[in-house]
Amino acid sequence: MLRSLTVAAAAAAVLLGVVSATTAAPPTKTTLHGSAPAWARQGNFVRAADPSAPVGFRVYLGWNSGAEALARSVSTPSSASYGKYISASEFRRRFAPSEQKVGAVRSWLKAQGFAIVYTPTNNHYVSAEGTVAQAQTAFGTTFGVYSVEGQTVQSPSSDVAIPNDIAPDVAGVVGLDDSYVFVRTDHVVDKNAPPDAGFRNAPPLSQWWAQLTSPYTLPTGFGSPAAAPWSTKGYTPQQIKGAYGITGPETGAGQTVAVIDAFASPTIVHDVNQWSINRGLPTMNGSQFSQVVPPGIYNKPNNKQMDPSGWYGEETLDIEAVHGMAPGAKIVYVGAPNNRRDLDAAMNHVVDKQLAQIVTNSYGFPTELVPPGFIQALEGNFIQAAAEGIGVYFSSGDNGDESSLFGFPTPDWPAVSPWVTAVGGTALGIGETNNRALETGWGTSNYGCNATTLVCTRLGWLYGAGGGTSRIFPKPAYQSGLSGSFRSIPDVGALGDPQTGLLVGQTQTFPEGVSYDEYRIGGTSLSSPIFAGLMALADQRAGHPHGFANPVFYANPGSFYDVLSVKTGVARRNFNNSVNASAGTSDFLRTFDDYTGSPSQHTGPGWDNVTGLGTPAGIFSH
Ligand SMILES: [Ca+2]
Repeated sequence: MLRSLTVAAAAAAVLLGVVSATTAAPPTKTTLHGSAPAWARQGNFVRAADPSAPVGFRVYLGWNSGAEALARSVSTPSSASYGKYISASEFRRRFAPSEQKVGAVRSWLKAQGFAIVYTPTNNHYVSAEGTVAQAQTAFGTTFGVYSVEGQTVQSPSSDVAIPNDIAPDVAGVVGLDDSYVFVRTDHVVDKNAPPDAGFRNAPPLSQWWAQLTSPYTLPTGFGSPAAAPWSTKGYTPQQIKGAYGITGPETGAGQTVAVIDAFASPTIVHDVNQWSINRGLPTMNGSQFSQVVPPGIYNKPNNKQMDPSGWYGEETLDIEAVHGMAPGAKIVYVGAPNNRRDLDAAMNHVVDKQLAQIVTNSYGFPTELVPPGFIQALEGNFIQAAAEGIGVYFSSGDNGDESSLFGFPTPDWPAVSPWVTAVGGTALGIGETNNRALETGWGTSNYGCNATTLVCTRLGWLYGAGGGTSRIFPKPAYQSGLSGSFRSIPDVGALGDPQTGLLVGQTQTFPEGVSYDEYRIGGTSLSSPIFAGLMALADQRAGHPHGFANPVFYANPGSFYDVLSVKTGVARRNFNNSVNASAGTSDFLRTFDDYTGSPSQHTGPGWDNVTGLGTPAGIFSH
């Protein structure tokens, strides 16, 4: 995980915004301003890149004019076109770049010696691969190797340039630099052990909120002097749906939710089905659950930072959360096979093939200050999604306003895109009758407790739901009721605090062997698939997809539970070795609604930058 991506100095250049094609000094080429990432600067430079090193990238083309206006009108309740979504084929016919335009890009890349890998049917990009030497010549720059907080990453050393004749059609170039290594999954298991290495929660574990009381006193300002309850074992879908007032016959039948991550867990079908059996839910057969790897992205240069198993826990969480909320819905899992470099292509595939009506994504960059070409490429995907009535949901991030990372507040991207629904996180106490005993914003400090003296000492701020205001994206019309002139996130919220998280099941590697086991997990990675799963129920009840739902959400704020400030916390016990008591245990207090490490955030009446409009209060019925 990136600890301090030092973008501040270069932020000004990025803030210029979208790729601006201006005629630069070389008369035959156009510079794509802001295309070199902020971290590719002299202070991080290690050496020149190996000319024979492989590169793989995608040259993105923009849509024909009118796509964004159509996407807006079909998503806006006050519009005469509301809900009149178009098909992927109609989108291609009206807005896809012409064969002539995409052919010109392909011809130029071939002439530069690159191998053409793939062009999707919507002609959104041309994927190609070759060597650093070829890319240096083609894009008019040198490539360097940089050290950024312990990661060794390769990038063009300055903005890339492309021929004048194709420049007006090019929206950006994605993949020439290794920025994708900074994408992070938004789940939190706690301790240091990734779930694939084996993780168990230590007892005492409450079955419901405040069932068991610890001997520790809540911190001052967080409910002191009351005793802190022990954390829960991990909620079941039945508990969560009860707390959110989800009643009725809807199961998500007839609806399809896509989950995008990188790679694919080899045990996912077994794990989801064992977990479903243990929860009393129907198992998923091959017609209900499918896994897709988009064509054309296998044959890519290997990235040494690939970390397939690190994504398995994320995939497991996402799919079990969706299935738990909407056990009748179909789930399409789309795994980008080359870690962190093809998530944009995976999104394009879902949208271009119209694989689902809802897409949930639990990853992001820890800032919006990424090369504008990245943003342009994915914005195009999101606009096509909205035009087709596909709702795209993103976790808002797990590190609050990121000021602990950057020294200034910044929302995460793509969550901050005005074309996606950003899902923030809450701490949720579910009572014995599956009632909402308490719900407040997810923001947490960590206190270490002495089991003998019962004294707890604050160790620092840990994590919390991402949120804040963009420096890049102007305020969309649907947020006209909010203050300021820029886009703010999150839009909505759902359970995210790992202290009150979901009980998931996954095949893991324990000291005694490989086996299926269950543990509690959280993060806005949980919030997004919970919300997406519940929207499958809403789509079923409505008889039509809600598509890009932010405009209808902001038009009906009373449909959500307004999350307020509740200062409290829980006690928890951790196995020191993450799996059993043989190495002892340690006790902690964890606060709720605590933004001491994320000072620009708060939870309060109305929209707030931790939980958005609020959390589900029954099935959304507008
Ligand atoms: Ca609120």
